[in-house]
Amino acid sequence: MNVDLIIALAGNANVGKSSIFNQLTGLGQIIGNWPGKTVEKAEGMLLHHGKNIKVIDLPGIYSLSTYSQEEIVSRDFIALEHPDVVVNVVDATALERNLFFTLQLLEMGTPLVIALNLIDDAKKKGITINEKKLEKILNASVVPTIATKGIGVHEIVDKALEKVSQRSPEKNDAIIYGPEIETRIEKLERLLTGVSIGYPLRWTAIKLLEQDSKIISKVSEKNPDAIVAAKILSSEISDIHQEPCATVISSERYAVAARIVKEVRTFKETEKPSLGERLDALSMHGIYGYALMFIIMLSILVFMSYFGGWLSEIIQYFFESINPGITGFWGELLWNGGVVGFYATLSIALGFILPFYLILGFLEDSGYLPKIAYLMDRPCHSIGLHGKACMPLLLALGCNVPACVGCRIMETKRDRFIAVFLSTLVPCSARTVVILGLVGVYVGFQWALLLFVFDFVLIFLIGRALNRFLPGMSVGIIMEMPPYRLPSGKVVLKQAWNRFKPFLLTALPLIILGSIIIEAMRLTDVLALVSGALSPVTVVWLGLPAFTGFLFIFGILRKEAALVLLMSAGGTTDIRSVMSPVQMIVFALVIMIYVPCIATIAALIRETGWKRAGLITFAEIGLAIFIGGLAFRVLNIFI
Ligand SMILES: Nc1nc2c(ncn2[C@@H]2O[C@H](COP(=O)(O)OP(=O)(O)OP(=O)(O)O)[C@@H](O)[C@H]2O)c(=O)[nH]1
Ligand SMILES: [Mg+2]
Repeated sequence: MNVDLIIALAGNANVGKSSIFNQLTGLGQIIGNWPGKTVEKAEGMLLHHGKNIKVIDLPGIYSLSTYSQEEIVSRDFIALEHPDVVVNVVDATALERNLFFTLQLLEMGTPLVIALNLIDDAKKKGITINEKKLEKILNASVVPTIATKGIGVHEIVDKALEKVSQRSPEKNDAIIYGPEIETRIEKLERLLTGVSIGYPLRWTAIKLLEQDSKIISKVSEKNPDAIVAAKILSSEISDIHQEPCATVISSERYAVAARIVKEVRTFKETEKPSLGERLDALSMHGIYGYALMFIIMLSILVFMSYFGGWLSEIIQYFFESINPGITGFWGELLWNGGVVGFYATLSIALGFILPFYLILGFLEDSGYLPKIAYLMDRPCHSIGLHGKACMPLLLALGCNVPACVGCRIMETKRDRFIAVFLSTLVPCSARTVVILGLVGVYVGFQWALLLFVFDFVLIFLIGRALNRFLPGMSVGIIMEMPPYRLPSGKVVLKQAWNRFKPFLLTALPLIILGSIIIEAMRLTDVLALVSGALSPVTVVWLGLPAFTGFLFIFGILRKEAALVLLMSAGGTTDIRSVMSPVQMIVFALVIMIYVPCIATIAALIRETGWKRAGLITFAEIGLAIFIGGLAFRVLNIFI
C-alpha cells in the first residue's frame, strides 16, 4: 500500500499519545494512567479524505538530549526518519513542562501540529488556555482534544495535511537565548556552514554547545575543527554562568516556556480540593497509604479466590450433570481429555483471568498503580531499584511478558537486569490461578495468601542478593505522579479484552490439546513411564505424586495448564482424592517459582540476551526444586 503521509505522535509520557493513536487507527496500544507504558514505536494506518496516512505512536519523551532506552527510540525517529509531520501531544494541565519539549521540536525545525489534550481535565482544574494566542507565539497549529472521547483527533489530521500542503519553512529560532549564548551559536553556525549532517544549522550548533555526544560524533567525522571550537565556546559559557552550558541552555528554555504559559493560560482557583486530590493525599500517606494498599490487594485476592471458586463449581456442576458417562478408551479420552479440559479452562478463564484483567485495567487507568510505586520506593531502594521499577513489577501480576519489555523504563542495564529478573518471579495471572484455584479452593485461603507473601519475600531477598553482587549503584529518579482519573469503561474493557484475547486464542486450544494428550498417555500407561523417569525429583525430593512430573514439563508452555492437566493426569476432577493438602501447597509453590513460561523466556532472550535469559531460567529451576523439597519436609511437621 502506498503511503501518502507519515505522522508521528510525540510528547511527554502519559499525555494521551496512545489514546489518540488508538482512536485514529482502531488498534489496541496499551493505555493506562502512568508514565512509560509505550516503550516501542507502533505503526498503524488511517484512510483520511482519500489519503493513506501512516500514524506512528512513540514512547514518551521529555527532552531531545535524552538517556533512557525508550526515549532514544523517540528521539531517533523524530531526528533521523523525518516524519512528514510530528503531532506534539501536550497535556493542557501541565503546559509549562510540556512546552519544554515543544520548544526543542521547534528548534529542530520539525513540521509541527500541537494537540492540546486533556482539556476536560484542565477545565475541571479551572485552567483555560488561549489556543489562538499559543498558535501565534509558536507559529504552529494548535488543536484542542479530548483523546479518550475522540474529540478533536480528526482535526489533528486535517491540520497535518494542511501543514504538508503549505510547505512553509519551519521557524527554528523559537527561542532567542541570552547574547553570550547567541553570539557563540552564530560563531559555530559559521564554522558549520557547508557541512551538512542532516539537521538544521542552528540546532546542530546548539547541540554542540550542549556537548551532546551523539551530535559531536556525527559532526567530528566531517568537521573536527567545529568540535574543538564548540568545546571552547561551551566552556566559556559555563565559566560565565558557573554552571554546565547544557544546564544554562535548559534553564533558558524553561524560562521561555514559563513566559509563554503566563501569556496564554488563565487559572481560576477551585474552592475546595477535588475528590481526586483528597484521595491522592490519602493514598500516599505514610500510614493510611500502606493500609489502603494492603486492603486493596487483599480484597482483590479474596474476591478472586471466592468468585473463581464459586464460578468453577457452577461450571463443573453444569458439565457433570450432562456427562453421558461413556466408558472405554474413546469415551474417556473425549470426556476426561476434551470436555474436562475445556470446562476446566473455561472456569479459569472466566473465574480468574478475565476478572483479574478487568481489575488491573481499572487500577491502571485510574492512576492508582503509580501510588503503589511511590509507597514502595523505599523498600525498592533496599533491593537496588527505585520505585519506578514497581510499575513493570505490578504489571507482571497480569503477565510477565509485557513486564519484561516494560523494564526498559529503567535507566541502566544493571537496573534493567534486576527488574527483569524479579518480574519473572511475580505471580502472574497464570500462577495466581494455580495458587487460588488449587490451594485457595482445596486447602484454605490463608495458605494461598501465605504463598503470595512468601513469593514477595523471595523477590525481596533475591533483589537484595542481586543488588549486592552486581556492580554499580542504582540511580535516583523522580517519578511523575499522575492525578487520579475516573477510568473510562470503554478503555478498561478494551484493555482487558486485549489481554484476554491471546489467552483464548493460544492458551485455550493448547490446554485442551494437552489435556487430550495427557488423557491418552494415562490410558496407555505412557504417562507412568515419563513420570517415573522424573520421580527422583518429583516423588523422592518434592514428595509429590509421580504424575505431576509431566505437568511441570507442560507448565513451561502455560502455567495455568498445570491446574487443568492435574485433573486429567490424576484421572479425576476431585483433586483431593489424589493429593494431600501439603502436596497441593508444594505443587503450587514449585509452579510459582520454577522456570518462566515459554513466552516469558522468549521475552527474556529479547530483552537481556541468551546468556542472561539462561541464567535466570536455570536459577529459578534450581531454586524451585530446592525450596519445594524443603517446604515439603517443613510443612509435613505442621500439617
Ligand atoms: N480525561 C482525559 N483522560 C485522557 C485523555 N487522553 C488520555 N487520557 C487518559 O490519560 C492516560 C494516559 O493516556 P495514554 O494514551 O496511555 O498516554 P501516552 O501518552 O501514550 O503514555 P505513555 O505511553 O506512557 O507515554 C490514560 O489513563 C487515558 O485514559 C483526555 O483527553 N481526557
Ligand atoms: Mg503510549
